[in-house]
Amino acid sequence: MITILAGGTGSIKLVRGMYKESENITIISNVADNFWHYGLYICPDIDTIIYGLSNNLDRKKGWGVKRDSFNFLKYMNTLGPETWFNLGDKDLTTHVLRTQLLKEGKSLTEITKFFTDKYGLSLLVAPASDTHYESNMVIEGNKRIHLQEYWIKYKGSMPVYDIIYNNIKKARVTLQAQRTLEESRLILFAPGNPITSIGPIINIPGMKNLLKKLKNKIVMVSPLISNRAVSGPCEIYMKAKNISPNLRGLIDFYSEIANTMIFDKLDEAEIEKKLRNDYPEINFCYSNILMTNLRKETSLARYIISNF
Ligand code: GDP
Ligand code: FO1
Repeated sequence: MITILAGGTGSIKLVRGMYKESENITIISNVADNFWHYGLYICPDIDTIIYGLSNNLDRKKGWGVKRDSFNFLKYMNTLGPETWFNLGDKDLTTHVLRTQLLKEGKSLTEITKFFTDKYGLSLLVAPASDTHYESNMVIEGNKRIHLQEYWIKYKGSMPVYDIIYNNIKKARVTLQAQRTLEESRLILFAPGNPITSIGPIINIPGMKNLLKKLKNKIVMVSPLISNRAVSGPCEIYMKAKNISPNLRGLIDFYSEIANTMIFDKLDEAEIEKKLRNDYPEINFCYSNILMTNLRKETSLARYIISNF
């Protein structure tokens, strides 16, 4: 079995390739970008994985349902509430149903299984935790705001002084996720935001120690190419956590827990010349890691499956 730690828009590309190429994969999904909105519980990364694997994702945006309409939001707007989070009409069914199931006492793990079954998926998508915790940005005046609010409502326009995982102390890795990690032959960190997608998973109490023990089978795929994020706010968030927003910072961040790191072929010269000697214990590998179409996603997945 192969287990993949995943976030949303970047991770889904590799997850989709791996799902095509391998019979037996499990996803451990980030949950720290989950939030309550209009009384509904929204789980963007879980939904991106489910929509992505069932061919329902709006691939251009990287989130939401393809060819969705936004009538609900338009009417909501006429009544006054803020409408900065673009909830599509089809997407809304997921949030309404999920919230109803939560209120009936089901766990997020059970609810996610309900949705993967409904969407006809033959893999386990395990939320990293059933306890709600969330990535919060610390902005001016020591004020904390949710990641979605920072990035979508305020368009990442204000300085961020820190990023914290609010309530993470109460979170526990689910038994299901722990077993999966132990039993897998390979643990893959999809190219996700290290601070807001993979970071919240590996910082759940007890998780780092578990991953350190499993280090030999952990492979990280870089979200940075040529020292830049392929998309999104990765560099801003790395800086906010005092991590150099470049290849060295990324390697440092994962060096305790990942034995193998896959970078783009474009970065081979720089890593071999300037970085390899500082990290003798890490197995650096190079491939084409920019996934701009389905062919590139499967080709990277094939490279991983045949080499690790
Ligand atoms: P988010 O939850 O929407 O932030 O999505 P993720 O955390 O899953 O992914 C965002 C990260 O994936 C960003 O840091 C991007 O730089 C990276 N990314 C996006 N597309 C690609 C790609 O095609 N290849 C690689 N290697 N990284 C990518
Ligand atoms: N991202 C945006 O940039 N703008 C949106 O309006 C937006 C709506 C949205 C709705 C449902 C969903 O599942 C995801 C959505 N996202 C949107 C993406 C999401 O906010 C982020 O990519 C992740 O949460 C970061 O991990």
